[in-house]
Amino acid sequence: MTDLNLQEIHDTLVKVAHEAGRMILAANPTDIATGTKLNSADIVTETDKAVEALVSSRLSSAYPTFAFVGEETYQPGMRITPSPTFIVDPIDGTTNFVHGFPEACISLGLAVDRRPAIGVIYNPYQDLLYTAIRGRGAFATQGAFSWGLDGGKGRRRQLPLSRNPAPLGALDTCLVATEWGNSRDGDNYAVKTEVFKRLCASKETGGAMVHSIRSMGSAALNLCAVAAGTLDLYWEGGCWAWDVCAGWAILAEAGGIVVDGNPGNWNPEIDGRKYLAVRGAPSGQKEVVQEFWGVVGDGRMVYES
Ligand code: LIP
Repeated sequence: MTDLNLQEIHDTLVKVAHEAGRMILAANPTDIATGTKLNSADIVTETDKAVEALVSSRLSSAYPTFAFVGEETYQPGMRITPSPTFIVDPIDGTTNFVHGFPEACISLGLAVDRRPAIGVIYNPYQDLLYTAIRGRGAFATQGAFSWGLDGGKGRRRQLPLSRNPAPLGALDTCLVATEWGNSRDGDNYAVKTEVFKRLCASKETGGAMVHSIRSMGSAALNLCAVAAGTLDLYWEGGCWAWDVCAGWAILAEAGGIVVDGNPGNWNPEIDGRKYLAVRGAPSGQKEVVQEFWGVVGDGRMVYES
């Protein structure tokens, strides 16, 4: 890690994100070929594939010795090793992209020793760039490329957005993100829908009575919102390392944490596929994590990585 020039890699990722963002904006979802993978809710478009090809080619020529794991070229059995690995989702929020719902992004992460080290996430619809380098803070730049190349002129703010983040209270004070995912049956779906119900239900009926639940449709953007402090928590099972690597790097630099989506494990693996992300707070996150795990209870989610 010490011999890697993380700043230079970050700068390269920002340039690639900008180029990819222009490609996403240029695509008209109603005209492009759209297909499905596991089922009708697991959507892939020719733009996802074309963006990944562009990113892969740019990164492999700049860093030929680094490994690359991308959503569209992933093959079952591929493993993330301790070597420097770019972990890429060309369009996170593909369903939003297809519907023209402006919450989609390119998510570019670098993992070293299987831990997120750099995150660059760019929502081209809002020209909003999130970045972090391990140990150097997390930032959101609004108008990143509109007014000048490479983020030079946008409004850059450190994350979390509040200089004095409020302490994290109990779940009944929290705004929580979850996602439905694309598997809509089986044991994992039963666990998720039960947890959704318990999170929202009133205290009188044994629920946690959270303020409300949001589903942005993009794991990466959910993590950025937790890093910004505009969401308190994000819980999901079933997403992949490319959905979370970059966002995890950004959240960690904003003082937040990612623990296992199932109760008990405070140090989940990057490819563990079940995550609970919690914003930074002066009081720490321990109590709210324990409370959330209590809501999950015995209903464990099980995913193959
Ligand atoms: C999506 C995730 C989302 C999850 C979906 C899907 P995609 O990624 O970001 O949070 O619920 O199942 O994995 O497919 O838009 O890249």
